[in-house]
Amino acid sequence: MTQERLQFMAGAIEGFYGPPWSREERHELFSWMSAWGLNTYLYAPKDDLHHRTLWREPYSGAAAEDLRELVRACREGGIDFIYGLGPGLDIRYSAEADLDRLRARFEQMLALGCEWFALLFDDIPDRLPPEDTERWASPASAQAYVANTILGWLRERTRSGRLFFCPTPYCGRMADAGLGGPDYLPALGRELHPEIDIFWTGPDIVSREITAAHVRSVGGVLRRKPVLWDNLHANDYDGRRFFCGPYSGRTPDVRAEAAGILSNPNTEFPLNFVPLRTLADFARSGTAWDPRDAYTAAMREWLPAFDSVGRTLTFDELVLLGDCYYLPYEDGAGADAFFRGARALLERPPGEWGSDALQVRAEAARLRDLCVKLTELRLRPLFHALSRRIWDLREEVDLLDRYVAMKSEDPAARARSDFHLPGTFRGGFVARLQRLLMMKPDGTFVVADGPGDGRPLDVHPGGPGEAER
Ligand code: GDL
Repeated sequence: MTQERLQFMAGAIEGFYGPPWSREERHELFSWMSAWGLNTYLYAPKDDLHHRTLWREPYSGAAAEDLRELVRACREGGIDFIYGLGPGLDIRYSAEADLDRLRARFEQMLALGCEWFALLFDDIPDRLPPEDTERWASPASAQAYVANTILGWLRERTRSGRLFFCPTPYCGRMADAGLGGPDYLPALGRELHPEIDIFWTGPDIVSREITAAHVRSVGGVLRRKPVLWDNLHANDYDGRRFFCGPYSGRTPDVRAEAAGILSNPNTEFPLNFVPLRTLADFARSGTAWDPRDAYTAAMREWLPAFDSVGRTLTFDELVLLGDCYYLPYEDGAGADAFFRGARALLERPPGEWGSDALQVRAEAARLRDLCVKLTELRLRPLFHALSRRIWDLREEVDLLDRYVAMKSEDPAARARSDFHLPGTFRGGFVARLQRLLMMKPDGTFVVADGPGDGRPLDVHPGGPGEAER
Protein backbone atom coordinates (compact mmCIF):
# COMPACT_ATOMS: atom_id res chain seq x y z
CA MET A 1 0.00 0.00 0.00
CA THR A 2 1.41 3.40 -0.96
CA GLN A 3 0.98 6.12 1.65
CA GLU A 4 1.05 9.87 1.26
CA ARG A 5 4.33 11.69 1.76
CA LEU A 6 4.54 12.78 5.38
CA GLN A 7 4.42 16.48 6.24
CA PHE A 8 6.67 15.92 9.24
CA MET A 9 10.34 15.27 8.35
CA ALA A 10 10.98 11.56 8.83
CA GLY A 11 13.30 9.09 7.20
CA ALA A 12 16.62 7.32 7.25
CA ILE A 13 20.26 8.13 7.84
CA GLU A 14 22.96 6.01 6.31
CA GLY A 15 25.20 7.16 9.12
CA PHE A 16 26.66 4.09 10.76
CA TYR A 17 30.15 2.58 10.88
CA GLY A 18 30.76 -0.45 8.68
CA PRO A 19 30.18 -1.26 5.02
CA PRO A 20 28.05 1.40 3.32
CA TRP A 21 24.87 0.17 1.63
CA SER A 22 25.11 -0.90 -1.99
CA ARG A 23 23.51 0.87 -4.89
CA GLU A 24 20.77 -1.79 -5.06
CA GLU A 25 20.11 -1.53 -1.33
CA ARG A 26 19.78 2.23 -1.49
CA HIS A 27 17.32 1.92 -4.35
CA GLU A 28 15.31 -0.60 -2.37
CA LEU A 29 15.38 1.76 0.60
CA PHE A 30 13.96 4.55 -1.53
CA SER A 31 11.18 2.33 -2.79
CA TRP A 32 10.25 1.38 0.80
CA MET A 33 10.40 5.02 1.84
CA SER A 34 8.22 6.25 -1.02
CA ALA A 35 5.65 3.54 -0.34
CA TRP A 36 5.52 4.48 3.35
CA GLY A 37 5.66 8.26 2.93
CA LEU A 38 9.11 8.69 4.53
CA ASN A 39 10.53 11.85 3.03
CA THR A 40 14.21 12.34 3.94
CA TYR A 41 17.46 10.43 3.42
CA LEU A 42 20.81 11.56 4.82
CA TYR A 43 23.87 10.19 3.07
CA ALA A 44 26.60 9.98 5.72
CA PRO A 45 28.23 6.51 5.76
CA LYS A 46 31.04 6.79 8.30
CA ASP A 47 33.33 4.38 6.47
CA ASP A 48 33.00 5.90 3.02
CA LEU A 49 36.51 7.36 2.80
CA HIS A 50 35.26 10.45 1.01
CA HIS A 51 32.82 11.18 3.81
CA ARG A 52 35.41 11.65 6.57
CA THR A 53 39.06 10.69 6.05
CA LEU A 54 39.33 11.96 2.47
CA TRP A 55 36.77 14.75 2.90
CA ARG A 56 38.98 17.12 0.95
CA GLU A 57 39.08 14.96 -2.20
CA PRO A 58 36.33 15.23 -4.79
CA TYR A 59 34.70 12.09 -6.20
CA SER A 60 36.03 10.41 -9.29
CA GLY A 61 33.80 10.36 -12.36
CA ALA A 62 32.25 6.94 -11.72
CA ALA A 63 31.53 7.61 -8.03
CA ALA A 64 30.03 10.99 -8.94
CA GLU A 65 27.72 9.33 -11.49
CA ASP A 66 26.52 6.86 -8.85
CA LEU A 67 25.66 9.78 -6.58
CA ARG A 68 23.88 11.62 -9.39
CA GLU A 69 21.78 8.50 -9.86
CA LEU A 70 20.96 8.36 -6.13
CA VAL A 71 19.97 12.00 -6.00
CA ARG A 72 17.74 11.48 -9.04
CA ALA A 73 16.14 8.35 -7.59
CA CYS A 74 15.34 10.26 -4.40
CA ARG A 75 13.78 13.11 -6.29
CA GLU A 76 11.62 10.70 -8.31
CA GLY A 77 10.53 9.00 -5.11
CA GLY A 78 9.55 12.25 -3.39
CA ILE A 79 12.48 11.98 -0.97
CA ASP A 80 14.75 14.85 0.03
CA PHE A 81 18.41 13.91 -0.30
CA ILE A 82 20.84 15.38 2.22
CA TYR A 83 24.52 15.01 1.48
CA GLY A 84 26.60 14.78 4.66
CA LEU A 85 30.30 15.53 5.00
CA GLY A 86 32.39 14.97 8.14
CA PRO A 87 35.50 17.17 7.97
CA GLY A 88 36.08 17.28 11.72
CA LEU A 89 38.87 14.73 12.06
CA ASP A 90 41.49 17.14 10.77
CA ILE A 91 39.91 20.37 9.52
CA ARG A 92 41.69 23.63 10.28
CA TYR A 93 38.71 25.84 10.96
CA SER A 94 40.62 29.05 10.27
CA ALA A 95 42.26 27.85 7.06
CA GLU A 96 40.69 29.49 4.05
CA ALA A 97 42.02 26.58 1.96
CA ASP A 98 39.91 24.12 3.99
CA LEU A 99 36.79 26.25 3.52
CA ASP A 100 37.52 26.25 -0.22
CA ARG A 101 37.73 22.48 -0.17
CA LEU A 102 34.41 22.21 1.63
CA ARG A 103 32.82 24.51 -0.92
CA ALA A 104 34.38 22.49 -3.75
CA ARG A 105 32.97 19.24 -2.36
CA PHE A 106 29.49 20.73 -2.02
CA GLU A 107 29.83 22.41 -5.42
CA GLN A 108 30.42 18.98 -6.95
CA MET A 109 27.25 17.71 -5.26
CA LEU A 110 25.27 20.76 -6.40
CA ALA A 111 26.28 19.89 -9.95
CA LEU A 112 24.90 16.40 -9.35
CA GLY A 113 21.51 17.81 -8.36
CA CYS A 114 21.80 17.85 -4.56
CA GLU A 115 20.76 20.99 -2.66
CA TRP A 116 20.58 19.90 0.96
CA PHE A 117 23.81 19.45 2.89
CA ALA A 118 24.99 18.47 6.34
CA LEU A 119 28.21 19.27 8.18
CA LEU A 120 28.79 16.56 10.73
CA PHE A 121 31.11 17.16 13.67
CA ASP A 122 30.31 14.00 15.65
CA ASP A 123 32.97 11.56 16.86
CA ILE A 124 35.93 13.91 16.42
CA PRO A 125 38.47 15.49 18.79
CA ASP A 126 36.53 17.75 21.14
CA ARG A 127 39.26 20.39 21.37
CA LEU A 128 40.32 22.90 18.74
CA PRO A 129 43.58 22.28 16.88
CA PRO A 130 46.32 24.59 18.25
CA GLU A 131 46.26 26.71 15.07
CA ASP A 132 42.67 27.70 15.77
CA THR A 133 42.77 28.49 19.47
CA GLU A 134 43.90 32.07 18.93
CA ARG A 135 40.86 32.88 16.89
CA TRP A 136 38.17 30.97 18.79
CA ALA A 137 37.62 30.12 22.41
CA SER A 138 35.69 26.92 21.70
CA PRO A 139 34.98 24.33 18.99
CA ALA A 140 31.35 25.52 19.01
CA SER A 141 32.36 28.99 17.78
CA ALA A 142 34.78 27.64 15.18
CA GLN A 143 32.25 25.12 13.84
CA ALA A 144 29.47 27.74 13.80
CA TYR A 145 31.75 30.05 11.80
CA VAL A 146 32.42 27.33 9.21
CA ALA A 147 28.75 26.33 8.97
CA ASN A 148 27.53 29.93 8.73
CA THR A 149 30.08 30.62 5.99
CA ILE A 150 28.91 27.56 4.07
CA LEU A 151 25.28 28.60 4.50
CA GLY A 152 26.08 32.04 3.10
CA TRP A 153 27.75 30.44 0.10
CA LEU A 154 24.87 27.99 -0.39
CA ARG A 155 22.31 30.80 -0.32
CA GLU A 156 24.17 32.45 -3.22
CA ARG A 157 24.14 29.23 -5.20
CA THR A 158 20.54 28.09 -4.72
CA ARG A 159 17.31 29.36 -3.22
CA SER A 160 16.20 25.96 -2.02
CA GLY A 161 19.45 25.00 -0.29
CA ARG A 162 19.30 23.79 3.29
CA LEU A 163 22.03 23.04 5.82
CA PHE A 164 22.10 20.61 8.73
CA PHE A 165 24.70 20.37 11.47
CA CYS A 166 25.74 17.66 13.92
CA PRO A 167 27.38 19.03 17.07
CA THR A 168 30.35 17.38 18.77
CA PRO A 169 28.34 16.73 21.94
CA TYR A 170 25.20 15.34 20.28
CA CYS A 171 23.40 13.81 23.24
CA GLY A 172 22.58 14.73 26.84
CA ARG A 173 25.25 12.51 28.36
CA MET A 174 28.01 14.08 26.24
CA ALA A 175 26.81 17.58 27.02
CA ASP A 176 26.69 16.76 30.75
CA ALA A 177 30.25 15.45 30.54
CA GLY A 178 31.34 18.80 29.12
CA LEU A 179 32.43 17.46 25.73
CA GLY A 180 33.51 20.34 23.53
CA GLY A 181 33.84 22.62 26.56
CA PRO A 182 31.37 23.69 29.23
CA ASP A 183 29.45 26.20 27.13
CA TYR A 184 29.36 24.31 23.82
CA LEU A 185 25.59 23.96 23.29
CA PRO A 186 24.55 27.44 24.48
CA ALA A 187 27.31 28.96 22.32
CA LEU A 188 26.15 26.93 19.33
CA GLY A 189 22.56 28.00 19.93
CA ARG A 190 23.62 31.64 19.94
CA GLU A 191 26.12 31.59 17.12
CA LEU A 192 24.85 29.09 14.55
CA HIS A 193 22.63 30.77 11.96
CA PRO A 194 19.00 30.15 12.98
CA GLU A 195 18.19 28.52 9.63
CA ILE A 196 20.69 25.71 10.18
CA ASP A 197 19.12 22.57 11.61
CA ILE A 198 20.89 20.71 14.43
CA PHE A 199 20.93 16.94 14.94
CA TRP A 200 20.49 15.44 18.39
CA THR A 201 20.38 11.77 19.46
CA GLY A 202 18.49 12.23 22.75
CA PRO A 203 19.69 11.73 26.33
CA ASP A 204 22.20 9.13 25.11
CA ILE A 205 23.91 8.05 21.91
CA VAL A 206 21.45 5.18 21.80
CA SER A 207 18.53 6.52 23.78
CA ARG A 208 16.17 4.13 25.46
CA GLU A 209 13.59 6.89 25.77
CA ILE A 210 13.25 10.33 24.25
CA THR A 211 10.56 12.42 25.88
CA ALA A 212 8.91 15.59 24.59
CA ALA A 213 10.19 17.41 27.69
CA HIS A 214 13.77 16.41 26.90
CA VAL A 215 13.53 17.57 23.29
CA ARG A 216 11.87 20.82 24.34
CA SER A 217 14.60 21.61 26.82
CA VAL A 218 17.38 20.86 24.32
CA GLY A 219 15.52 22.99 21.78
CA GLY A 220 15.55 25.84 24.31
CA VAL A 221 19.33 25.70 24.57
CA LEU A 222 19.85 25.31 20.82
CA ARG A 223 17.28 28.02 20.08
CA ARG A 224 15.58 25.82 17.49
CA LYS A 225 13.82 22.48 17.39
CA PRO A 226 16.41 19.74 16.94
CA VAL A 227 16.19 17.08 14.27
CA LEU A 228 16.39 13.74 16.04
CA TRP A 229 19.16 11.50 14.73
CA ASP A 230 17.77 8.36 16.27
CA ASN A 231 20.24 5.52 16.91
CA LEU A 232 17.62 3.20 18.45
CA HIS A 233 18.14 0.57 15.76
CA ALA A 234 21.85 1.16 15.04
CA ASN A 235 23.86 -2.01 15.60
CA ASP A 236 27.32 -0.97 14.45
CA TYR A 237 28.54 -1.04 18.05
CA ASP A 238 27.79 -4.74 18.55
CA GLY A 239 28.45 -7.23 15.76
CA ARG A 240 26.46 -10.02 17.42
CA ARG A 241 23.18 -8.17 17.44
CA PHE A 242 20.70 -6.48 15.20
CA PHE A 243 17.47 -4.74 16.01
CA CYS A 244 14.19 -5.37 14.28
CA GLY A 245 11.87 -4.34 17.07
CA PRO A 246 9.43 -1.45 16.64
CA TYR A 247 10.09 2.26 16.95
CA SER A 248 9.66 2.55 20.68
CA GLY A 249 10.40 4.55 23.81
CA ARG A 250 9.21 7.76 22.13
CA THR A 251 5.66 9.10 22.31
CA PRO A 252 3.93 11.01 19.50
CA ASP A 253 4.10 14.31 21.43
CA VAL A 254 7.85 14.32 20.65
CA ARG A 255 6.96 15.31 17.10
CA ALA A 256 5.74 18.72 18.16
CA GLU A 257 9.11 19.48 19.76
CA ALA A 258 11.37 18.14 17.00
CA ALA A 259 11.99 19.44 13.49
CA GLY A 260 12.17 15.86 12.28
CA ILE A 261 13.13 12.29 13.12
CA LEU A 262 15.69 10.39 11.10
CA SER A 263 16.64 6.85 12.00
CA ASN A 264 20.24 5.63 11.70
CA PRO A 265 19.47 1.90 11.67
CA ASN A 266 21.20 -1.48 11.32
CA THR A 267 24.32 -1.61 9.17
CA GLU A 268 22.89 -4.65 7.38
CA PHE A 269 20.34 -3.05 5.12
CA PRO A 270 17.89 -5.98 4.74
CA LEU A 271 17.27 -6.02 8.51
CA ASN A 272 15.75 -2.56 8.52
CA PHE A 273 12.26 -3.30 7.24
CA VAL A 274 10.48 -3.19 10.60
CA PRO A 275 12.54 -0.31 12.09
CA LEU A 276 11.72 1.99 9.19
CA ARG A 277 8.19 0.71 8.62
CA THR A 278 7.29 1.41 12.24
CA LEU A 279 9.00 4.81 12.18
CA ALA A 280 6.77 5.72 9.23
CA ASP A 281 3.72 4.62 11.24
CA PHE A 282 4.91 6.54 14.28
CA ALA A 283 5.40 9.69 12.25
CA ARG A 284 1.75 9.71 11.22
CA SER A 285 0.26 8.22 14.41
CA GLY A 286 -2.34 10.07 16.49
CA THR A 287 -1.83 10.71 20.17
CA ALA A 288 -1.55 7.02 21.07
CA TRP A 289 1.30 4.77 19.97
CA ASP A 290 1.41 1.04 20.62
CA PRO A 291 4.84 -0.24 19.55
CA ARG A 292 3.87 -3.90 19.83
CA ASP A 293 0.86 -3.50 17.55
CA ALA A 294 3.03 -1.62 15.07
CA TYR A 295 5.61 -4.42 15.30
CA THR A 296 3.19 -7.25 14.54
CA ALA A 297 1.62 -5.27 11.68
CA ALA A 298 5.08 -4.59 10.18
CA MET A 299 6.11 -8.22 10.66
CA ARG A 300 3.04 -9.31 8.70
CA GLU A 301 4.18 -7.09 5.83
CA TRP A 302 7.75 -8.37 6.07
CA LEU A 303 6.77 -12.06 6.07
CA PRO A 304 6.73 -12.47 2.23
CA ALA A 305 10.46 -11.62 2.22
CA PHE A 306 10.98 -14.90 4.09
CA ASP A 307 9.83 -17.04 1.19
CA SER A 308 11.98 -20.14 1.08
CA VAL A 309 13.13 -22.93 -1.19
CA GLY A 310 12.24 -25.39 1.56
CA ARG A 311 9.93 -25.03 4.55
CA THR A 312 8.59 -21.49 4.79
CA LEU A 313 8.63 -19.57 8.05
CA THR A 314 5.27 -19.01 9.72
CA PHE A 315 4.20 -15.60 10.99
CA ASP A 316 4.60 -16.73 14.61
CA GLU A 317 8.13 -17.93 13.90
CA LEU A 318 9.05 -14.62 12.32
CA VAL A 319 7.72 -12.77 15.36
CA LEU A 320 9.78 -15.06 17.60
CA LEU A 321 12.90 -14.40 15.52
CA GLY A 322 12.32 -10.67 15.81
CA ASP A 323 11.76 -11.06 19.55
CA CYS A 324 15.29 -12.48 19.83
CA TYR A 325 16.71 -9.35 18.14
CA TYR A 326 14.29 -6.73 19.33
CA LEU A 327 15.69 -3.53 20.79
CA PRO A 328 18.92 -2.54 22.55
CA TYR A 329 17.32 -2.37 25.99
CA GLU A 330 14.60 -4.95 25.56
CA ASP A 331 14.06 -8.47 24.27
CA GLY A 332 10.73 -9.18 22.60
CA ALA A 333 8.03 -11.01 24.56
CA GLY A 334 8.64 -14.46 23.01
CA ALA A 335 12.40 -14.36 23.59
CA ASP A 336 11.98 -13.03 27.10
CA ALA A 337 9.50 -15.77 28.00
CA PHE A 338 11.88 -18.45 26.69
CA PHE A 339 14.75 -16.99 28.72
CA ARG A 340 12.71 -16.78 31.91
CA GLY A 341 11.43 -20.34 31.50
CA ALA A 342 14.96 -21.66 30.99
CA ARG A 343 16.38 -19.68 33.90
CA ALA A 344 13.59 -20.78 36.26
CA LEU A 345 14.34 -24.38 35.32
CA LEU A 346 18.11 -24.08 35.79
CA GLU A 347 17.66 -22.47 39.19
CA ARG A 348 16.05 -25.68 40.48
CA PRO A 349 17.87 -28.97 41.13
CA PRO A 350 17.61 -31.19 38.03
CA GLY A 351 16.00 -33.92 40.10
CA GLU A 352 12.91 -31.70 40.47
CA TRP A 353 12.57 -30.64 36.84
CA GLY A 354 9.99 -33.21 35.74
CA SER A 355 8.02 -32.23 32.67
CA ASP A 356 9.19 -28.59 32.85
CA ALA A 357 12.44 -29.79 31.28
CA LEU A 358 10.49 -31.13 28.31
CA GLN A 359 8.74 -27.82 27.93
CA VAL A 360 12.04 -25.89 27.78
CA ARG A 361 13.43 -28.45 25.35
CA ALA A 362 10.37 -28.15 23.12
CA GLU A 363 10.80 -24.38 22.97
CA ALA A 364 14.51 -24.76 22.29
CA ALA A 365 13.68 -27.12 19.43
CA ARG A 366 11.30 -24.54 17.99
CA LEU A 367 13.97 -21.87 18.04
CA ARG A 368 16.54 -24.19 16.55
CA ASP A 369 14.18 -25.25 13.80
CA LEU A 370 13.47 -21.63 13.00
CA CYS A 371 17.20 -21.02 12.53
CA VAL A 372 17.43 -24.05 10.22
CA LYS A 373 14.51 -22.82 8.13
CA LEU A 374 16.18 -19.44 7.67
CA THR A 375 19.09 -21.08 5.86
CA GLU A 376 16.70 -21.85 3.01
CA LEU A 377 15.49 -18.31 2.35
CA ARG A 378 15.27 -17.38 -1.31
CA LEU A 379 16.44 -13.85 -0.63
CA ARG A 380 20.09 -14.67 -0.02
CA PRO A 381 21.12 -11.12 0.99
CA LEU A 382 18.53 -11.33 3.77
CA PHE A 383 19.88 -14.68 4.93
CA HIS A 384 23.46 -13.49 4.70
CA ALA A 385 22.63 -10.50 6.87
CA LEU A 386 21.18 -12.87 9.45
CA SER A 387 23.48 -15.84 9.20
CA ARG A 388 26.26 -15.09 11.68
CA ARG A 389 23.87 -13.94 14.35
CA ILE A 390 21.50 -16.86 14.04
CA TRP A 391 24.50 -19.19 14.08
CA ASP A 392 25.33 -17.75 17.49
CA LEU A 393 21.74 -18.12 18.62
CA ARG A 394 21.58 -21.71 17.47
CA GLU A 395 24.84 -22.61 19.25
CA GLU A 396 23.58 -21.25 22.54
CA VAL A 397 20.14 -22.80 22.27
CA ASP A 398 21.73 -26.08 21.31
CA LEU A 399 24.01 -26.05 24.33
CA LEU A 400 21.10 -25.28 26.63
CA ASP A 401 19.11 -28.14 25.17
CA ARG A 402 22.01 -30.59 25.56
CA TYR A 403 22.57 -29.48 29.13
CA VAL A 404 18.92 -29.94 30.07
CA ALA A 405 18.82 -33.32 28.33
CA MET A 406 21.95 -34.58 30.13
CA LYS A 407 20.92 -33.38 33.55
CA SER A 408 17.40 -34.70 33.12
CA GLU A 409 18.79 -38.15 32.48
CA ASP A 410 21.45 -38.01 35.19
CA PRO A 411 21.36 -35.06 37.61
CA ALA A 412 24.93 -35.88 38.74
CA ALA A 413 26.35 -35.90 35.18
CA ARG A 414 29.20 -33.52 34.37
CA ALA A 415 27.76 -31.64 31.43
CA ARG A 416 29.92 -31.56 28.30
CA SER A 417 29.24 -31.14 24.63
CA ASP A 418 31.33 -32.34 21.73
CA PHE A 419 29.94 -29.44 19.74
CA HIS A 420 30.91 -26.75 22.25
CA LEU A 421 34.61 -27.09 22.86
CA PRO A 422 37.07 -24.69 24.48
CA GLY A 423 38.67 -22.47 21.86
CA THR A 424 36.03 -22.77 19.16
CA PHE A 425 33.03 -22.04 21.39
CA ARG A 426 32.80 -18.51 22.82
CA GLY A 427 36.51 -18.28 22.14
CA GLY A 428 38.99 -15.68 21.05
CA PHE A 429 40.87 -12.76 22.45
CA VAL A 430 37.86 -10.46 22.63
CA ALA A 431 35.92 -13.09 24.55
CA ARG A 432 38.81 -13.42 27.01
CA LEU A 433 38.86 -9.67 27.49
CA GLN A 434 35.10 -9.67 28.02
CA ARG A 435 35.50 -12.12 30.87
CA LEU A 436 38.00 -9.91 32.70
CA LEU A 437 35.62 -7.14 33.68
CA MET A 438 32.02 -7.73 34.60
CA MET A 439 29.28 -5.15 34.33
CA LYS A 440 26.90 -4.98 37.26
CA PRO A 441 23.21 -4.12 36.70
CA ASP A 442 23.87 -0.51 37.77
CA GLY A 443 26.44 -0.11 34.95
CA THR A 444 29.55 -0.19 37.12
CA PHE A 445 32.38 -2.60 36.32
CA VAL A 446 34.14 -4.99 38.66
CA VAL A 447 36.95 -7.46 38.13
CA ALA A 448 35.36 -10.82 37.41
CA ASP A 449 35.93 -13.65 39.88
CA GLY A 450 38.84 -15.40 38.26
CA PRO A 451 39.77 -15.07 34.61
CA GLY A 452 36.87 -17.27 33.61
CA ASP A 453 38.63 -19.08 30.78
CA GLY A 454 40.51 -21.63 32.78
CA ARG A 455 43.86 -19.90 32.31
CA PRO A 456 45.76 -18.10 35.02
CA LEU A 457 45.83 -14.38 34.23
CA ASP A 458 49.60 -14.07 33.88
CA VAL A 459 50.33 -16.83 31.39
CA HIS A 460 49.98 -17.19 27.69
CA PRO A 461 50.62 -20.34 25.69
CA GLY A 462 54.31 -20.88 25.32
CA GLY A 463 55.08 -17.90 27.54
CA PRO A 464 56.44 -17.74 31.08
CA GLY A 465 54.41 -19.75 33.51
CA GLU A 466 53.21 -22.19 30.88
CA ALA A 467 55.28 -25.02 32.37
CA GLU A 468 53.35 -24.76 35.65
CA ARG A 469 50.00 -25.52 34.04
C1 GDL B 1 27.41 7.51 16.93
C2 GDL B 1 27.62 8.02 15.56
C3 GDL B 1 26.95 7.15 14.52
C4 GDL B 1 26.87 5.69 14.95
C5 GDL B 1 26.07 5.66 16.23
C6 GDL B 1 25.81 4.26 16.79
C7 GDL B 1 25.97 9.85 15.82
C8 GDL B 1 25.65 11.29 15.63
N1 GDL B 1 27.18 9.43 15.44
O1 GDL B 1 27.92 8.04 17.85
O2 GDL B 1 27.66 7.28 13.32
O3 GDL B 1 26.26 4.92 13.98
O4 GDL B 1 26.73 6.40 17.21
O5 GDL B 1 26.98 3.57 17.07
O6 GDL B 1 25.16 9.12 16.33
